[in-house]
Amino acid sequence: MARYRYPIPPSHEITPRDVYARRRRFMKQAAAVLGATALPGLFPASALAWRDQVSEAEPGRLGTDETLTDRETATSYNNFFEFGTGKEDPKRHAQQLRTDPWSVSIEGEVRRPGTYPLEDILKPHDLEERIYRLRCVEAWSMVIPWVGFPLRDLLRRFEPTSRARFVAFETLHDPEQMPGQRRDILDWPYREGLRLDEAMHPLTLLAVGMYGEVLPNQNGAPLRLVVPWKYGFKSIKSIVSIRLVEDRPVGSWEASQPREYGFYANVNPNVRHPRWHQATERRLGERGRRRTEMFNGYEAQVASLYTGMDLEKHF
Ligand SMILES: Nc1nc2c(c(=O)[nH]1)N[C@H]1C(S)=C(S)[C@@H](COP(=O)(O)O)O[C@H]1N2
Ligand SMILES: [Mo]
Repeated sequence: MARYRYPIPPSHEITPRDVYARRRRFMKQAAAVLGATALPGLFPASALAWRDQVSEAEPGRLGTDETLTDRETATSYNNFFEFGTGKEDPKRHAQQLRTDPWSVSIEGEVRRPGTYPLEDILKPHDLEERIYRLRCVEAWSMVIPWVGFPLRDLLRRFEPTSRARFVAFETLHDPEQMPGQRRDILDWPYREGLRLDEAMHPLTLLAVGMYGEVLPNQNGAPLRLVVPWKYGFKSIKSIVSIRLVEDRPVGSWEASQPREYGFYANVNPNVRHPRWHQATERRLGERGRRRTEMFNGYEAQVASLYTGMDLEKHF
């Protein structure tokens, strides 16, 4: 647990991880030669189970060097309405969620649709660690070392057709395991969507871990989205379905309150939520408030996705 090392060590100290990564790549290639898989190319055999890879994830190239939110806070103050509406509810109630076995279906406008065990989906991906800000719509933010891989790497493997323009995601729907789904809080299952170019942006991550460990259930185990320039509700947890579609999907929050939650949900201090302003935020663990940055501080990387769009209208 406490073996995790922060801040990110200087490069001379990460040599063992480099050596490890090279060895892992070699083993993967060797395994690919030895064992032919049922779907050649789609799931090349890997040498290590993904759960064991999480603690060895290589530091990613993208991110921030800001002070991390402490792990205890990031795993105790959550939004996960399937387990209740209070911030402490997910930690208490999500432990009953069974995350293994887990399957994900990849459907719609792709050339290789199907439902696959999570371990097969993860096999070809080298996990990276990236330190990202996540800012929730209720105006708190945190800085988390996520472990995952770019969503676009996965989408490319399943070969979107030329008709694909958006990606729609769904969380597991299982009221037996998710007590919040027995109540009328949202239109279940939780749904979210991205435009295809947003989904293909290198900052958009599929996360399977944080702080060098497999994701705790309350943070969206075993597979969640992290879209760091958008409000937290876009970062859908416990994903079971990824569907490439032609028409713009409507997320659960947008469906319930279209005036309050737009499709884009880009962090924007200049556009207020009908019930509160969004110009400042509380960084968990800090006193006082800070000014919220445009696109959550990722303006240089993502502003070009929205050139020419009226961001007050497309909020
Ligand atoms: N399935 C599902 N995903 C979800 C939510 C949820 O209620 N259900 N809440 C969202 C909201 S509003 C936020 S702010 C983030 C919170 O992520 P965290 O608890 O890991 O900080 O998860 C998002 N993903
Ligand atoms: Mo949120």
